[in-house]
Amino acid sequence: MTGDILKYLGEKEYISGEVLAQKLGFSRVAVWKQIQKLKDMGYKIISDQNLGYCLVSRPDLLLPQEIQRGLFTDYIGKKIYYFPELKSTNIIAKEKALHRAEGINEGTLIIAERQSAGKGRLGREWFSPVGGIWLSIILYPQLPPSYIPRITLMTAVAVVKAIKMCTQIRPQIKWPNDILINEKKVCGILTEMSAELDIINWLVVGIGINVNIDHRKFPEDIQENTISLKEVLGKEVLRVKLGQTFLQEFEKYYESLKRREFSSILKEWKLYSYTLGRKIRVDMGERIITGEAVNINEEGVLILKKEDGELVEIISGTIV
Ligand code: BT5
Repeated sequence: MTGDILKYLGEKEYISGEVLAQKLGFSRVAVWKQIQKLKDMGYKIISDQNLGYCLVSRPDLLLPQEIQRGLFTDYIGKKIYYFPELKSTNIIAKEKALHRAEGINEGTLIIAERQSAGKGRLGREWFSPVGGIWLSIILYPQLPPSYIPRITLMTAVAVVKAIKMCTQIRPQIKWPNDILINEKKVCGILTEMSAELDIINWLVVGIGINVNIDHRKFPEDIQENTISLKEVLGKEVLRVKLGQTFLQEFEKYYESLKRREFSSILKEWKLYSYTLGRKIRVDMGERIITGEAVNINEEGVLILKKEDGELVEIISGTIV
């Protein structure tokens, strides 16, 4: 309902309560109540007895109506579930992804202002205080499960592009799912799926970006390796704008991937790579391999050259 009022509320110009009520088919009292609700959400609205209501400013909350206003995508973000707080957007997204038939279509988003139990990979924690972008995208790609590494890489490129477009900062990508600025982590990606042997049933891509956050709010042991966009820029970043830009970039790259065009995405990934050319140690769960990261191949797999010259393909792991 508040979303409906926002469609008609003039920015910097008044609209009378009576006209609003007529347009929306509410009573004037109902209009007044919705206006109070919007004010509580952080919208600045002034009212004048004779002139009516006028919208002065909008909050930088990731509300569906704010994200969708001026979002140029065909399907990503057409449906948004918004929570001021929840455990983890990926958990809710996975629950919803199972119910595709009930209108949970490709591109549905789950967004939270803060997460109380944000998830990293392999059961690790993801700290998600107010001020970040914490969102999950539900997808049903007609692609084999072997595309998962490519989806994580393309998501990283979309995040980097969006950050660059909105802030002029040039982040780097640490294989497979970290975005770094000045060698510190500013964003993480968590890709989860359900698949058969040759087809993905559903896919949830979770993205966490430290936007307007003080990294000293994080536990001490990770403070040294974390950073936020606000800290790099010295000023706050408009999260709605950054979120929209990311979603637009994501849809563009995802469309390429669905057409099975990965080469150009990989080229861009390599431009922003922090990992290639470095000597790294990769924890693969059952063992740790050391070597030089020499390439990412057309399947999105990391190629590591061991000291004895042997080339090893690594689909997933953590650089330690
Ligand atoms: C990741 O895991 O980097 C994936 C993070 C995905 C978070 C998003 S937020 C929206 C969606 N909903 C969720 O519940 N999750 C996704 P991994 O590579 O395992 O890295 C986890 C490690 O990053 C932790 O062990 C910490 O060391 C560090 N870390 C935790 N919170 C961080 C933060 N806010 N910023 C930077 N580093 C952090």
